[in-house]
Amino acid sequence: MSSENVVDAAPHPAWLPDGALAAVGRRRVAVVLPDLSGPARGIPGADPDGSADVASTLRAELERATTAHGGDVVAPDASPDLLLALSPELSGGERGIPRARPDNSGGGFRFVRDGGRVTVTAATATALLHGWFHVVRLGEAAFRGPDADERHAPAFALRVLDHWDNVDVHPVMGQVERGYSGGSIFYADGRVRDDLSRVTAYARLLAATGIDRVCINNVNVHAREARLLTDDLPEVARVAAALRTYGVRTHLAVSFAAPMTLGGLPTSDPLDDDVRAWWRAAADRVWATIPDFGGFVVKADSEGQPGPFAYGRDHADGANLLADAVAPHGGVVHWRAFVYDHTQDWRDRSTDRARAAYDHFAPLDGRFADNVVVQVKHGPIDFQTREAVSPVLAGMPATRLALELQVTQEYTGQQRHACYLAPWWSENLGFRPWGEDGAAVRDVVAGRGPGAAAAVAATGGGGIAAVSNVGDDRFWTGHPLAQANLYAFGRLAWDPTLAPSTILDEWIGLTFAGPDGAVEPRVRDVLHAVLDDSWRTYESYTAPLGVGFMVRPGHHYGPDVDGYEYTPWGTYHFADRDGIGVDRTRATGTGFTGQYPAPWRDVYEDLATCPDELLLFFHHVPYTHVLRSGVTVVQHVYDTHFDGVERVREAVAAWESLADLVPAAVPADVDARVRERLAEQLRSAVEWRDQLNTYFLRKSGVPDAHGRTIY
Ligand code: GCV
Repeated sequence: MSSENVVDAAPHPAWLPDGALAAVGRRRVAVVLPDLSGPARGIPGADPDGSADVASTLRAELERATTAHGGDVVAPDASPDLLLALSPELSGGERGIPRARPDNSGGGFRFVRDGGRVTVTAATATALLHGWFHVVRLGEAAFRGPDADERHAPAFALRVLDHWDNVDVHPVMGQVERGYSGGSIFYADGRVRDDLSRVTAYARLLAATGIDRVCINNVNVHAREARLLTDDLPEVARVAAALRTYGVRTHLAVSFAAPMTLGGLPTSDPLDDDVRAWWRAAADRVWATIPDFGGFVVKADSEGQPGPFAYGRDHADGANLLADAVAPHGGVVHWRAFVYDHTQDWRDRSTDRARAAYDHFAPLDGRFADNVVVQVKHGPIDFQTREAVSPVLAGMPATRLALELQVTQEYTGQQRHACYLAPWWSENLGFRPWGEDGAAVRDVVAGRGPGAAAAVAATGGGGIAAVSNVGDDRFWTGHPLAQANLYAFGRLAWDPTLAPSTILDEWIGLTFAGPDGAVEPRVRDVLHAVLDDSWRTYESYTAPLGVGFMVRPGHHYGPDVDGYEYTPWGTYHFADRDGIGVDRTRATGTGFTGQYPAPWRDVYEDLATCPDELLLFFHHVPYTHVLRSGVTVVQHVYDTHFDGVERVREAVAAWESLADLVPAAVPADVDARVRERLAEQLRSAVEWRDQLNTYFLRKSGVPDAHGRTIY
């Protein structure tokens, strides 16, 4: 074993330090679990596989908590303060617990508080584990307050984290594509790690938020990674075993060209019989090795990845090929909709990258198999700090759609800037494409959009997916405060109506819990001050009024206003001496506004009604155009950039005010890393401010109304 293959034995505990278990750990707790080994393993309603593992995990969790805090694991009939009971017979809706869907291993739990005693029941071991972590999260509050009888179920049947991890270190993208947290927790030295304890620790963190699926390799499937599907299956099975301990199922990203590159066939044509047979056999082998395997994730005909276009076929043909192969096993295919022309001519203003996904996919609505989920990035461009919500989400009622978010902060500060993304995700989930009285995006991806086909409604839609921000860094996420984003994604995947500030408060309460479970109030206040509004702060010094991609090409960190302006990527702002912005109107532009239903197609079309924050996403206007806020476009750029830097300075000062609480209430290593990151954030924010302000002053010739320094 090489040194790289040895992982840090003691990663930061993130939101599960021992202190977070104080309230449950000092009580008398009990668990009722049927013996899931041997013949009982197949009990109806329990997880088809992995129940026994999760059941042992639950027992171990109880032991761990009570050992740390002086409580006791007692017999179920010894009047415990907390009783956890697996009741497979509760799988029917008759007891109020939503029936677990075929592709949903964690179907929810019932929480009853009666005279200060708590009972949690669930139909599956994984759901019971989620119930346990619910009680952990509530802490003392779980046992106090009036009697209660509550049902808790995830809003989305499918809650997935995608890893863009490579097995081999990619010469340009590194071990983890767009990863800002060190190496991969799964791979080192060109293979699956020997020690997967870090993977199990990760699964524990995910289970505590309710996430139960992980895709373990990059959607850009290179030659080495393609072999995870075949030669490396025993190794993938080891990863699956490590994740299964906490009820997390494994998915793989696969290459559409695999029948040729791995199978030696002359074609990957989705309608070819040999190709179909190859995929079926491949899927059979996967499930024979990993019975609770989740499914495949595919990026096809996108940024150079192979796909069905080479054979004159479309995305539905391609997705259904794989859907057919995984269907006998109850598997699901996540087929990504991130498809656009990445060899665009910047001189050609009629081609609009924002239009591409809808143009490709909306006409295929109704043709995807029931076990295909079309996975749609939240915006039509690419995870920008601000962009409109993708109209694909409102344009495919007969297709299971998943919302894809990016927890890894590719365009939002790369885990060097503190940028709490829950408010942004929340806006996307809560966006109502059909107007105030219509359904929201969160309803669409739960299978409850207007006109949802019966199969879409019955399966609960496509749910939610996000690109993970985790690596083998001691703090998991590079910036310790970026842990809040991973936590928030899991919580929003469970309940997309939760308020971002409430989620942050939960995260603070768990992560900064002292040994007795309490958090120093000043720490709580400062973390809110630093994070609550940090996404808007980041937006203010980087991405004015919906302009994106003013980043350095390639690595995407730091400002470069024209970095992408004359490239083939379709990410332009069209600034000239008179004005800036992309005309996406039907009247005079690319017609993108027409992809939205009413009222948004008209709200965005009209300069007078288009929201300020998206003005330059939809319109090309003079610098002197007066915003709804009352200031001109160029003055807005100056104001927000000066203001953004000041807000970062305030964040730095707020964090420094905690110095006297280190290490009592803030661990010294956390403090050191946060300080280092905040210093870089301030340096970078100043760079953004000065470059953008100077660029706009030089282009427009309009001075700052307040006479501040611009270079
Ligand atoms: C995995 C963006 C990123 C790519 C990523 C791609 C995708 O373009 O820069 O690194 O590739 O999105 O989502 O497929």
